[in-house]
Amino acid sequence: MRANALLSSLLLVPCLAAAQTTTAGSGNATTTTFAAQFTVPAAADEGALLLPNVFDPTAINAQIACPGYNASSVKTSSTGLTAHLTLAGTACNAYGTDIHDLNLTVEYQTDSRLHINIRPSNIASQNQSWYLLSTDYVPAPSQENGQMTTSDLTFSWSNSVKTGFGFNVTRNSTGDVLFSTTGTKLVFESQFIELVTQQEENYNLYGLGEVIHGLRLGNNLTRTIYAADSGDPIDYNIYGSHPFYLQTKYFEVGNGNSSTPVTQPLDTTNATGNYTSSSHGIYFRNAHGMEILMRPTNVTWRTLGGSIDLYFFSGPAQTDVTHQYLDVIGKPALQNYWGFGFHQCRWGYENWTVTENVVNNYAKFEIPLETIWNDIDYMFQYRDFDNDPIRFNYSDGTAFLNRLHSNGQHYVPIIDSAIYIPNPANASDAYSVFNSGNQTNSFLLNPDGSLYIGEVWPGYTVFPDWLAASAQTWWKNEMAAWIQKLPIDGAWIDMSEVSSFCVGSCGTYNLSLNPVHPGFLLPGEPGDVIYDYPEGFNITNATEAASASSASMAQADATSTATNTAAGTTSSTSTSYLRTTPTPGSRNVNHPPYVINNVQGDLAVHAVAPNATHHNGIQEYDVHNLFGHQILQATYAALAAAKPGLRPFIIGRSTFPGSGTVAGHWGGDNASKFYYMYFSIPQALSFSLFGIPMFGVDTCGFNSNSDEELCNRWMQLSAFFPFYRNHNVLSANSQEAYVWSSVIDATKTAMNVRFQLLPYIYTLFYNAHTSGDTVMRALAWEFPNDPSLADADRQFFLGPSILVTPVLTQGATSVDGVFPGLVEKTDVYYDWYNKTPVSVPSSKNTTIAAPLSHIPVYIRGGAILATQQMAMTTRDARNTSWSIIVAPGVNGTATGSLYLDDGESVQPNATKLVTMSAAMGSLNVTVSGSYTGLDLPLANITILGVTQAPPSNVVMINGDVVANSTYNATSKSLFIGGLEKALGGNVWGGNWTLS
Ligand code: MIG
Repeated sequence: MRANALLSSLLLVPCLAAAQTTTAGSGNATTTTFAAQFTVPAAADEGALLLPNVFDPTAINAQIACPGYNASSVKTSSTGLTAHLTLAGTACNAYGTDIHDLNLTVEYQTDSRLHINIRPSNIASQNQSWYLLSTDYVPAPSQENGQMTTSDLTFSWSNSVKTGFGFNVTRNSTGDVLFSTTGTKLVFESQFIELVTQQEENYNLYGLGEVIHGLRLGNNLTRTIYAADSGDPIDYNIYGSHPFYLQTKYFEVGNGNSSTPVTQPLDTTNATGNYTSSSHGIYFRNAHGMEILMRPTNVTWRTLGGSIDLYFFSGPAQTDVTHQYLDVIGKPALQNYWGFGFHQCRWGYENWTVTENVVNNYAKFEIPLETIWNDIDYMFQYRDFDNDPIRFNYSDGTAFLNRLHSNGQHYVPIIDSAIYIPNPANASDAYSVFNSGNQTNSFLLNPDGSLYIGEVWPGYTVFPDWLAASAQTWWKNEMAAWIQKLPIDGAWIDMSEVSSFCVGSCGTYNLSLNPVHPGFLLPGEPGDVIYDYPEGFNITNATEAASASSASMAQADATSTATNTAAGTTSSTSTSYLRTTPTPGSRNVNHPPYVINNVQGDLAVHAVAPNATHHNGIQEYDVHNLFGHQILQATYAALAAAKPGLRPFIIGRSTFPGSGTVAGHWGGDNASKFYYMYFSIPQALSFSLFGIPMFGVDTCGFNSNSDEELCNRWMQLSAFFPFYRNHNVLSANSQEAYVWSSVIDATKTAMNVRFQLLPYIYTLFYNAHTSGDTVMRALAWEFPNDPSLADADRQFFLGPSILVTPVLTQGATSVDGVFPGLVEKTDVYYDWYNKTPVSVPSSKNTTIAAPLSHIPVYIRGGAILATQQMAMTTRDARNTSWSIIVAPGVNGTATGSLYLDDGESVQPNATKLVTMSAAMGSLNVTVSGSYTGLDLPLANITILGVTQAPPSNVVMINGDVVANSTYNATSKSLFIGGLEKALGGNVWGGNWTLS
């Protein structure tokens, strides 16, 4: 409720917080203490009390209040049209000042991409601070070879008497209207733009992230897009901003009216399989706070500024839409091969010894570990590029990292987005990283030109101004200098929304209190103990659950007393929401008249405030959603400079369209719950659509304690996600894979599959990088003619050929799933473990046995997989011999491909592409390219789905007898072993044919 948090923080008496104390349990235990700390009052992070527009029954309905626009001066060319839009009546000034004159530009950029832009005609005279998203920050492709006459999309418009200008986008080939604002009004104001589009009943939309929600978004959801540091609440805005959706429409074949989609959900008993689908995509290129209201008959887009900048992608398949979208925002970076190894992380590895012990434990239990991570524990008082001199000193660290590297292992530390600003009254508090950034004007400012000073872990902090070129250079230099001291292998970027723990420039005038403690307890600080466990913990761990629950009741008693007291002091104040009204000629950036349903409420809560100002004058309000993207770009440039020629490995929290070109993403602060394990699948599939395939979540769960059953299931599930990392919050119970014996076995079982599939996964990434293909895929995308799969998100495909059907519920020993195309007899599947063809079930949904430690994995027929073997690291796995699995489809044929390179160079000096095809008892391998690093022996070939023993067991390669085959009548597979000496011991040395 208070606009000025600073005031109250000044009034409060500094109190003694728990000094930052660390006691390490091991050999080089040290204790760090420093002066008594000022704790920032919790109230410093409270903003105005706001009622989100979507919950406000008294809110102005702009569709009723506003006049709309009329189009005139329409000029049509072969590649598009331009027009003038004029306000069709009296300004409504609903949530900003109406812009009287607008320019409409329509471009048929390619035959599958249509661009529509609506912006103020004369920006200078409309509003001084009008901001159009610059192509310096976010690419905006222009006209290519598209033509109105050949495009698959048609733009049409009309001026109606009642609602004025409206437009339709139609798919030419079918006449299907994909987007229609006809019959609704365009609203275009200084701080509010609204576009209402009609939708058919039960439409299928996907994307519009970042959100924790099922894959299919449904028709009763408000998607707020505003980057927020918020630990994975369901249906709210969280870290990333992805104003893109995929829409899929299903049509019944031969029903006479193929442009009328069938509605969802289908009555699956009548799903005969005679359907077809078409998909299209829409990207709203805008970095402002935004809302997309999905309602039964329409979808409304609202944004707090900028322009209407819409890209339509005609598909017509999901793969086409994704290719077309990634042509605009950029295709994913090719990841390091080692990035696909297993990563262990946690908040709370408190010194090098503790960290190295984790590495040693993985070795002791013979569980592969590729990379060990450190959280903010390693920093000296939470300062970037500054290790704690005792607990994480550089010389011990360098020695440790050298040991890791010689084992083929890697090290990735966290890097936070905020920069500590030292206490000017204390010379020993100096921090050179701040000084160099300050001297180069690299930090965000207040409107008056002073430094914007917020607060994060280290205390009061400043924030890089990524719009300033100097900030990029400063970041690059600081990172390079730090890497000189510690040879890290990648970067984990956190807090990049960008998070700040107080409202506004709360550190201004308060720097003499630095370093201050946040206004809340860190997990595990005295008074904060984690008693929460996964669902069903009381069943699987009755004794432990009983003691945890009595402890947590004691804690609840203590807190409820405190809460009651607090409530007593506030109960006399009645709720009064802050409502602002538009002021002509100026914007209220901190409290816009239109209130989005931000998870944090006030836009300035737990984030740098919208009025923070960049050196080029741009306000944070206009570019807030870009911070997380730009720190990833800056980090990419920094790592590329510090480690020339090597692919930067970066995992970031806040993302924007295009972030996949430089980084991967983890799902943020989930919790150790089965339902969060489920949500990891739709979140991953959404990031497939967003062009960020390097995705994974905190395996075994971040917040709260995990347990054996959940961790068992989750270590197995994440083994099939591209980014595979176990991560845990400070002070929760340990959850490394070796903590529980069944988890050790389950992890090894799943890792064994993952390691065999690494060459396949790597090839998928090559295809993502070169063509924009997805890696994790929804069932609906692989089977676009099956409407019953429209919302399937409890199973997924890894590439086209691996189907994963995990257990996602507590206590289950089986899982229900579908084998798409199996009943319909268009597809066949083979069990990964016993290589046996899956028998055709009587109904589509089947129940699959899945006892603890077993994750059902299937090979979809039609594939040839080249595999290697599990080792303790990917480096060692790359030295194992090859195997080939041939999994024929219904027609008896199979194909596969393999991309090989050194796994780490941005521009490898040699690569190799292998294509494989099998039919009628022969296997053809074609090799091109000169990379030789994986030229190793072929160990064996397994051919699946062989219904009867072949007449002869003699196996020939290029006409020479090389081995005998063994037929397994139970699994219906043919095994050809002992091939190590064949092909001169080099399977990829040249073309060959096996018969
Ligand atoms: O506010 O660095 O999402 O992975 O462990 C918490 C501590 C800050 C949030 C990240 C989480 C990380 C934690 N960070």
